Order: sequence, then structure tokens, then C-alpha cells
Amino acid sequence: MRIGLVGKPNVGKSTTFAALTETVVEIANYPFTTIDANIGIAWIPLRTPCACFNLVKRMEENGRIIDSDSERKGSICTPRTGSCIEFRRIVPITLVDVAGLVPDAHQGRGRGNQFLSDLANCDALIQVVDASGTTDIEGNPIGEDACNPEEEYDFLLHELDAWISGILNDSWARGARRAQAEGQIALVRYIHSQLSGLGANESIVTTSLSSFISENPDLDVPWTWKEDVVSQLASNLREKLFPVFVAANKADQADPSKWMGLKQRIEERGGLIEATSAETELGLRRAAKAGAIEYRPGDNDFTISESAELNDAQKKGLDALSKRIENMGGTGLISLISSVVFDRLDRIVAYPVQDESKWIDGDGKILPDALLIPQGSTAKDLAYAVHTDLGDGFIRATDARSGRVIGADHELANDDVVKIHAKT
Ligand SMILES: Nc1nc2c(ncn2[C@@H]2O[C@H](COP(=O)(O)OP(=O)(O)OP(=O)(O)O)[C@@H](O)[C@H]2O)c(=O)[nH]1
Ligand SMILES: [Mg+2]
Repeated sequence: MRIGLVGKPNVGKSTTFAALTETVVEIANYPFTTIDANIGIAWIPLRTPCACFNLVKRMEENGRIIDSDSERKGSICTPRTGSCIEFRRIVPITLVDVAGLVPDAHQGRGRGNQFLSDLANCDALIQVVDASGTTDIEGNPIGEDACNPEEEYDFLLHELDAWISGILNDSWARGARRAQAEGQIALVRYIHSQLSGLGANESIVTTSLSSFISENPDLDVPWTWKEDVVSQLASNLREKLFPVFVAANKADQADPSKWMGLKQRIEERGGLIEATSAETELGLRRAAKAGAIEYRPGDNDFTISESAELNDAQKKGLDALSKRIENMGGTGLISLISSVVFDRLDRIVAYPVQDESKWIDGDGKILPDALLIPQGSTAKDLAYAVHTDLGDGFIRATDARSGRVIGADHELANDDVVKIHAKT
């Protein structure tokens, strides 16, 4: 699971990244602070309780005494990555924070759009917009009404489309000639070969090409398509390759009226936009790391640690953070990422194990992996998600909850615990 953070300069992409990955990156109030992409891991909570909850119940029913340490509030799993407290399992997502994009970047303005290849293989993009409207379209902080978030949104989609369109148009004639000789499959293969570096696969290209052709019944055969038609196809492909969701950031200093127009437009089209305050999330994470507060990312409140010794300035700072999240109902970041992953990209969680009765791996770790896989994934897909060898050698699997044997094509459900039997 990989999500890219995009947008014009100086909107809070790196602040979002720093908060969610808890790493130190450059953040500053001027454009083009970030040049080279930052790549890191963010941790998000699953929406359903960790499967170790069911394991505890099963063990209790069998009269076993559970040995869980009190700090973990009941959780007994041993996550290989992430953590689980009170059955709230945290799983990793890769985040990519890139340089800011300005209008006409595809023609080389600003930093150009070469860096967009850093977004290759992202499952989705989150466009960070400046909901407060205090930075102009190139990210210069010039105050009130410097820019309208709708303008930001429109130009960014345009630049992304122009990026893909540039790649396709470059040698369209060659690809189209092949289609003329060998039919549509040759065109699919050509487009795939041009866009495979961005993470396209044949199935995405086929879906996109078919929908594009059926939405435009008056189109002539592909080898006659001019640049503008190829650009429209590029836009269709972009929507499938990189669905864009929006963080209306700096919401802490934005009058909602500033970005309501954008919200309405996006929601009318079934899109997703959420108010965020990356700066607040970053402040909370830092305070929690320093031991001053107890804060669970995603919550809309926090408590001051009993052991914290705070000076007046720190108390004032925490008070301000508290007011912000109270007003906003949280900082919006975890809630937005969670909606993207679970509602929009339809990811479910599956727990591969080696022992179907104890739900452990070969080293005795309990439910060590909680993998996010696309809805509709089969037992064999899960095997591949664990390791190519396990997929290649797949024989059958066992649903560890029911004990039933399941085949390669069996579609998994959210929270499934699965033992995979494979040739080694
Ligand atoms: N008020 C407020 N300021 C924010 C928020 N998020 C970021 N900022 C400020 O906005 C400025 C730009 O933040 P960055 O994270 O560097 O922005 P960026 O989008 O990565 O910028 P480039 O790398 O230049 O493209 C900094 O001064 C941040 O402190 C927020 O939620 N609220
Ligand atoms: Mg940055």
C-alpha cells in the first residue's frame, strides 16, 4: 500500500509526512522546501479489532489462562511490524512526499515534473491543498485570498493528466500503427509498455481503454486520434492509475467558507475531501514522543501525562492544540488516510499464520502479520502477498477460524486468519 502526497508548494505535504511517519524532514514557509522525495512508513489503525481478540476468546472458552501484560490492555499478538494495544492493531502504509508542483510544470516550470516518477506505483494520491488560501498558486505566502483551493485542485489534475498525456503522445503514432495491424490488444500492450514504469498493468489499461471508447462512441479508430483525444484518454487512465483524494489542510486557520466550493464539487462527483491540520498532528505526535501527553493518533482528544513537568509556554501550547482538535473533531489525517485505504481502495485485512490452531508462525509469534489486501483477493493472492515462493508453490489453504480447507480461488473476507499449504 503506497500513497503519494502531492500539491502546489508550501501547502503542508512535508508536515503531513513528518506527522504521519514521525520522522524529521525539512518544513518551511516558502516554496520548494522539498526537492528530493521523502519516503517513509505511516502507521494506521485497523477498523476492526485485531484477530487476537478472537484468539483470547477462544482460549478463555477452552479454560486457558491468558498471559497478557497490563500495558497491552488485553492484546496477546506479537506483530512483526507495528503494534497492538487493546486490540487496536496498527499496520504500515508507505507514504511518498514529493516536491511541489506549479502550473505548467509539464513544460518545465518550477521544478518541472520529472519528480512525478517518484509517485510510480502509488495506489492513490492525496492532494494537499491550502484551505486557508493564504499562499498563491506557486506557494508564496502572501496572505488572505492569495489563492482559491478550487484553482489548486484543477491545475494539479491538469498537470497530472499532462504528465501521462506527454508519455502517451510521445510515440502514439508507433503504438497506433501496431493497433492498425494487430487490433486492440496490441494497443493495450503498447500503452502498458509506455506506462508500466508508473505501475500500470494490462487490466487497468484494458478497463480504461474500453470505458474511454464506450464513453466516446463517435471516436474514429485509434490510429486517427489526434493529440487532444490521446490527452482525454490520458486523463481517463490517470483516474484509474492515481485516484486523487483531497486534504483541505491548514484548516485550523481557514474559514470553512474558503473551501466549501471545492468540497461541494468533489462530493457531488463522489470524491473524498477532508479538513486536516497537519501542523496540529505534528505538534501532538512530538508532545506524545516527549512524554508530555498521551495521544492515540486518530483520536480527537489527549490527556496530559501525570509525570509531565510542563512550563507555562508548554501548557499554553498544549492548550492551543487541545482547542484546535476540539474545534475540528481531530486533526483529520488518520481519518482521511483510513477512508482512502478502507473505503476508497477497498482494502481488507488478512492474517497469514503457519499453525491454524494456535494462530502462530514458525517461531511461535502470534498473528505476526496483518496484511492489507484488495477486496476480492483469493487465498492464492494472499500467498503471493506473503512471498512469491508461497504463491508459486500454493497447494491449498485452511480457514483457521472454521478449520475448513479452502482452494486457491476462494475469496477472502475481512479479518480472515489463513494457513497456506505450499510445496517448498
Ligand atoms: N496553520 C497551519 N500551517 C501549516 C499546516 N501544515 C503545514 N503548515 C505550515 O505550512 C508551511 C509549509 O509546510 P511544508 O510541510 O513545508 O509544505 P510543503 O507542501 O511540503 O512545501 P514544499 O516542499 O515547498 O512543496 C510551514 O510553515 C508549515 O508549518 C497546518 O495544518 N496548519
Ligand atoms: Mg515539502
